[in-house]
Amino acid sequence: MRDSSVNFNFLHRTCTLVVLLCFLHISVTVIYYVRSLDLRQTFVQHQQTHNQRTPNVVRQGSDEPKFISLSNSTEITEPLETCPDPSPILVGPLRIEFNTPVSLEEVRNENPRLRDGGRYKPQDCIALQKVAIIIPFRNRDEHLRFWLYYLHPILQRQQLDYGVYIINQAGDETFNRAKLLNVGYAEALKEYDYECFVFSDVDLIPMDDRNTYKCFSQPRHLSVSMDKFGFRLPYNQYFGGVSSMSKNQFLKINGFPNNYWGWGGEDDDIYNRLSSKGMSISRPSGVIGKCRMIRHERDKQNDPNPQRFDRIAHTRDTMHKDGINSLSYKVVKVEKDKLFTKITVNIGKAPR
Ligand code: UDH
Ligand code: NGS
Repeated sequence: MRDSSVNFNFLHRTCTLVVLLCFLHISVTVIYYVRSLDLRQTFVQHQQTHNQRTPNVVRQGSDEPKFISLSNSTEITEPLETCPDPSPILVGPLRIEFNTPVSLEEVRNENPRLRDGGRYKPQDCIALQKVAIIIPFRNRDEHLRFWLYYLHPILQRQQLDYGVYIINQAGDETFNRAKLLNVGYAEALKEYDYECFVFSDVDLIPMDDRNTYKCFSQPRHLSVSMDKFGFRLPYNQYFGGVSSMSKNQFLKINGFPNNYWGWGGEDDDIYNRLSSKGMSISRPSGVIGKCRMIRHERDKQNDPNPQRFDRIAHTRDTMHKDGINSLSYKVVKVEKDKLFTKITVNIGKAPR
């Protein structure tokens, strides 16, 4: 009997102890939880008031410095650094094919960081260059979709501050590629302080993202190794397809000729202009400069220009009168898409 009473007392005390410990544990947990709620609320309130006061805290694509808050009253600024060159997020060789059609909607969805007009700049660093990409255009919508599909991700990996300008020739007069490129230069500069201009045919896609669409100390020829030429240059002076020039380089040669109506020769004229001003052509290696052309038939109103041979024989005499200093055109329409700025222009017609 005595034994069972001792056992009962022992059990009773143990149970009381366990209940007390549980109570203590729950109390401590509740106190910690309430305190952490308080802290979180204070933090959110601080962030909100802080953002209202300083609207330019780290924002997507902003040039402004980052603010780091040390305490309620102290802020130090950490300016964005220039992006590394070459970009560390390049992937190298790319698989390019044109069998599966792409839609603009798909390309828009895959490039959520673009701003209206086909503009982009990196968030976390200051781009090395501000680049306007100029595309001479008429009636090549399918090619444009492929170009946008492939190029936007490449240009973003290259960490450029860029904008895409489609210069669409209005009407159905003979096509004039070089004049459209001059228009692109002038129109892009009205919008932003671009320092570099990449001139690209709509049907050429680079096969390696290390072929950076930027400017160099000499004018750059980027489409050096095209599939249609068996991945080599057709001739040493070839400057067609895709090229880039700084504003300075472009102005030194008075821009491009305005009077090459129809196919051929305008790129040779540009080459003559550059070499007459003592500039040389910079190029990527044949491996990095590989690119594919979307196969197509000759366009209507772009037959070979019979005057082209005579014109390229006289570049040095004509280049100071014919170029960006004599450019005239009328903007018919400006369309801003997420993927590009399309400027439709009336550039007149070939003199009879
Ligand atoms: N372009 C247009 N629309 C036109 C003509 C030219 O958008 O009607 C632009 C486009 O960006 C094109 C660039 O101008 O990529 C150069 O024109 P092109 O592609 O006609 O020149 P390329 O030398 O081809 O590449 C010439 C025609 C080859 C026909 C071969 C037939 N087998
Ligand atoms: C040259 C043309 C260039 C042209 C290049 C490649 O003959 O304008 O062929 O043409 N020059 C003259 O006609 C004077 S391509 O094979 O890409 O059609 O860019």
